Amino acid sequence: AYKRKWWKESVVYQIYPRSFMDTNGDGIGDLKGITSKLDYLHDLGVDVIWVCPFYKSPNDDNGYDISDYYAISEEFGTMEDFEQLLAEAHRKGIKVIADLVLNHTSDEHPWFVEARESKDSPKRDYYIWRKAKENNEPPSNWGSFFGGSAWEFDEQSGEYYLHIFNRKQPDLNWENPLLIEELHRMVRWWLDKGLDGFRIDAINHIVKMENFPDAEAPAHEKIVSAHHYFSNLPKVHEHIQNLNREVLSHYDIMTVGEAANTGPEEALLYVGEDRDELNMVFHFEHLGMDFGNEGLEGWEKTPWQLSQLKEIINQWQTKLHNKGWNANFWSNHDQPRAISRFGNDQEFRIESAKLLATLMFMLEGTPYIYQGEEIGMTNIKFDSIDDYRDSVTQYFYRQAQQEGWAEDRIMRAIHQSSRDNARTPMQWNDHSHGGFTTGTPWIQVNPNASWINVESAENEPNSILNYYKKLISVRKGHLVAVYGKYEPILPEHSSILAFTRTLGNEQLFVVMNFSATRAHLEIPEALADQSFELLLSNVESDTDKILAEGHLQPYESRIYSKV
Ligand code: TEU
Ligand code: CA
Repeated sequence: AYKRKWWKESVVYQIYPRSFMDTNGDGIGDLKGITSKLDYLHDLGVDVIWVCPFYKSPNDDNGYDISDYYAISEEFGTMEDFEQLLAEAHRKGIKVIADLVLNHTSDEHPWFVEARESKDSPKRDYYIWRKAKENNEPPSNWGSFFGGSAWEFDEQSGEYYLHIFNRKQPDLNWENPLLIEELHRMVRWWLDKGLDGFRIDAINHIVKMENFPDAEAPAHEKIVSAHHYFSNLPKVHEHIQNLNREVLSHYDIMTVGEAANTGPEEALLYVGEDRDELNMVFHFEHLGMDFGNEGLEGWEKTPWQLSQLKEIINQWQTKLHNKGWNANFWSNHDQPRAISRFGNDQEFRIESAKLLATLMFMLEGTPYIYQGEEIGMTNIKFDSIDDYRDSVTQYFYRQAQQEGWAEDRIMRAIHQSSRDNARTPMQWNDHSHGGFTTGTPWIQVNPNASWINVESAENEPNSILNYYKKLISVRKGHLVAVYGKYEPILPEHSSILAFTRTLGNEQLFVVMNFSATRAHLEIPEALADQSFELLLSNVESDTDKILAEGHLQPYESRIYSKV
């Protein structure tokens, strides 16, 4: 039994507004720029766009530090521009979801400005304040996600405030009912404007362990990774259920929570159909495959294994089936580009981009495209730290320097892991700055825009972009691609990832060669007594239309349908 929902059948496209399209030549993407590209998105087959934060912000973390939840960032336009975007999108049948940042605000938000004025300020308790330990050290040894202590000393009041991201992002205190009411009011206000839902930032971190105990660590380590002291604590669920009951459930919307450090069992607590919390969560288990170390060394990627990817997919597909819903993605604005990381961005750029897309679209769950993925955009390699804009990257650079890392080691790590890999401007055509702006872009465009761009992809029948369109129409034409039960095939194969999806009499067989060499494909026993017809392949080949023993080309993927 499966329940049909529009958000299960949708294809979502993530937009990082700063880097999408600039319409007034100031070098910064804007809301009008998004509106101007709605036809492009509609053609691609996108049903929902998720727009990263466009609220008023001092931009220490590109909009994830909000100073007014009710205002549009001046750089991005006006409230009118927003309303126009929403109306035009709806006219074209595209839904719009916004980023909702509930874990923290900017330190320039009036609440925080007021809170830090004095210990008796009525807003004081909207944030999390603690005295120093007796030896004058921060209240606990917790490290922030972005490096350094999670506590910042406030001179004026002589206390520390908590920030699990950077120090211009003080954490909100979800123990305070007045704060919760204010947040609910704000969420309702946006939904009443007609938004179709939210991607909810860092939602699994909103509750912190009571009394802020030190994480266990050797005494000489003053600051340690302490994620489990503020991830997935039981009270998070009370707050989400409350938000759902009071606000979300009154609208026909979709919600996707960001939930790092979360496995499938924990995820079911957020997305279980009987839980009344969220529709889906983004987990990061597959993005942890090339993450070998804690701390600064974590910036140096380690090789990933196909066997591990298979295991992660098996777990999530199986455990959520008929109980919850998956959100499938390869990349976002915080991650390196997917083909540079899990594919091959050189010789097999086109094939591997199509292969990664095939997997994402053929799994159970809602697929999310990150802007530029559909044309195979790659990582960027700036020579100098000065060309990077991301504050987290700059912080890493300074820390690594202090630790004595050689310059080329630091830059190699940045080339692999910087969030700016995903933030260079969208490549629209081969004009200057990839057609993104007529001015000077806030961050340089990847020089490969001269040949990797939307315009040339549109004109090339076998482009990645055109393959995305075909893939999306396969998904839309086959309910089994959305709701079918997943079963792994050839589980031990070292380079082939394969599975079936089954719904009633309908069955798909998806097979992918994740390597740069040919792979031999035997017909798996489980499929031997049926015949399968080719629906879509990502390479030009003279493959039979009927599934038969043979070879897969490097990075070849095929989708078959049972006949
Ligand atoms: O990201 C949250 C975040 O950085 C972690 O949960 C991260 O996903 C984890 O360490 C896995 O690597 C969100 C936004 O996406 C990001 O852009 C913001 O900087 C951050 O929140 C703070 O708002
Ligand atoms: Ca602009």
